[in-house]
Amino acid sequence: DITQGLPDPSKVMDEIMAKYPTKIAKKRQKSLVVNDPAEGKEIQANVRTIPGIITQRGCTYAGCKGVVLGPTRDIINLVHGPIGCSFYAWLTRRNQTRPAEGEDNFITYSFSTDIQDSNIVFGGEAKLKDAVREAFEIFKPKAIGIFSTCPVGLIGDDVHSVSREMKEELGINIFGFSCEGYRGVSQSAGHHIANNGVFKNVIGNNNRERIGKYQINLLGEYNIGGDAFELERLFDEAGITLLSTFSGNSTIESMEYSHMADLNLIMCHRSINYIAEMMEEKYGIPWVKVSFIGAEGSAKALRKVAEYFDDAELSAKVEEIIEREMKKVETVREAVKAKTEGKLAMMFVGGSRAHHYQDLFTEIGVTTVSAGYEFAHRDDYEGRDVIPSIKIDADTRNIEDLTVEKDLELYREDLAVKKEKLLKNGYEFSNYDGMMPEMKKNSLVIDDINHWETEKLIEYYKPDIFCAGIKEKYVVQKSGVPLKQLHSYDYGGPYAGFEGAINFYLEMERMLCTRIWKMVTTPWKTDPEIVGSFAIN
Ligand code: CFM
Ligand code: HCA
Repeated sequence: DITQGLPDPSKVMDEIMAKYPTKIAKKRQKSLVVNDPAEGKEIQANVRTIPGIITQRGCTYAGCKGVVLGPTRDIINLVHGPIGCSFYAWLTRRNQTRPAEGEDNFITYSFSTDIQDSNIVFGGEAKLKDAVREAFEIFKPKAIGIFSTCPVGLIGDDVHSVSREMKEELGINIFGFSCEGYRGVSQSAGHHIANNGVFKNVIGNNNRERIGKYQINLLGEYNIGGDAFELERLFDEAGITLLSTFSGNSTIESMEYSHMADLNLIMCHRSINYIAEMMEEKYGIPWVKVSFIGAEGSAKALRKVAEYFDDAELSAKVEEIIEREMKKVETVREAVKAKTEGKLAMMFVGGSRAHHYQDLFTEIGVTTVSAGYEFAHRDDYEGRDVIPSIKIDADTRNIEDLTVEKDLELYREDLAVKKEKLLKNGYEFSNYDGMMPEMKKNSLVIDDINHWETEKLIEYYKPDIFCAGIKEKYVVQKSGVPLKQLHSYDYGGPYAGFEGAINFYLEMERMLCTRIWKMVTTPWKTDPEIVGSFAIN
């Protein structure tokens, strides 16, 4: 219970609601919950943001192009739309990549058809075809992905037929995504569209000879600030072959043979659970939910993999790594915890980090008093056992159309037998508890938080740190509270794995133990007419 010495969360909620018109308050209050892990409360999530409210959310195009496909370095991601959609997604996510000498890397480029008014009136398909030909001519890529933006959907350009035609003409893999920004209520719909497209057009296109005894994929790790590099280091040392990461530091080729894996690990369940489910259904590959955010979680995740493969040598190696890494972690952790213990944090991000990062804070004695996602679904909040996982649309997955090769079929049977045996021994595959069961009683859980609610939380709780994104950063800091970006990590990272935990502890020591933020005078306290003049103009 975290009410001691803190404001009554129901009072905070009441004050927030008091400002809304009755109809809005009625809708909105279902998205704010005073947590009680024993009772297992329900929360409203994945619903449309009320018009007029300033949300943190992004769009379907952002979830598809930016999030899922963006980090793969050798697919040309061509945006069919006005230049702004490309420009605002150009390298801002800090997904890193390490091409080998001479390998393609298109991440630094921004590809767009730059549609104009005349294309809106007369159609943009001809321009799109020219752009595909031009990109092919200049870069000779292995694959091109085409992404629809809002205006393209409104005028009815068909990116799928253009893709088919261009694939035929140029002889490379070309596929389209109907990921118009308005298609869903948030980025989440974009993840789903991207998952379906990658599964249908990429996964299974190539085979590769087995390398090493154990082959895995890492799903939902996008190499923000170099996170995936840190995890690659650990798998490498343990002797586990990482076939593909979806999609941090990845290539299209690695995704094509990813169906040869023995196991899928899922980091961000929200953005990639569809691929995991489809790979299990078609190729029989089981998946396990893990989190490499936090040193404890990292150790647990490594043990989980070793346990799955049931090999004493692998387990011994994993234990050796954990012991060595934990020694380094503990020294820094204890020094930092002595200074950070008892501080309060809040975090409002995406669809998985608002949960995962609480572990890192707990490790240094910082309590999360309020947290929420931008676009998660109820299972991310309440746990998979409470809410069944989302159903995959049968029309887009095309499982029946794809013939599984004979040897792979045998291989799949093996995995099914293995899974059954492990289940009998109590191995947890979908050990996904959700955020709320793991948060303290009386913490405030808020879905799709908005600006007004953010201001009120800061006023009441006076947190020592607020974690969110670039749109929130400066207004929160002007209130005298430091803001750590949990999306881009500001200029820092990696924060995953053991080295990542050390980086994060040190960053928190730096941010939590300075008195500078208490010296900030909120500009609108002394100069309220700034607010007034903008409202009038
Ligand atoms: Fe998954 Fe992500 Fe996240 Fe996400 Fe995102 Fe991101 Fe995020 Mo920004 S895939 S849900 S759509 S962990 S881009 S790397 S930081 S909101 S919490
Ligand atoms: C996105 C990407 C984003 C935005 C981050 C932010 C990211 O949703 O389009 O608002 O600071 O991580 O880059 O989530």
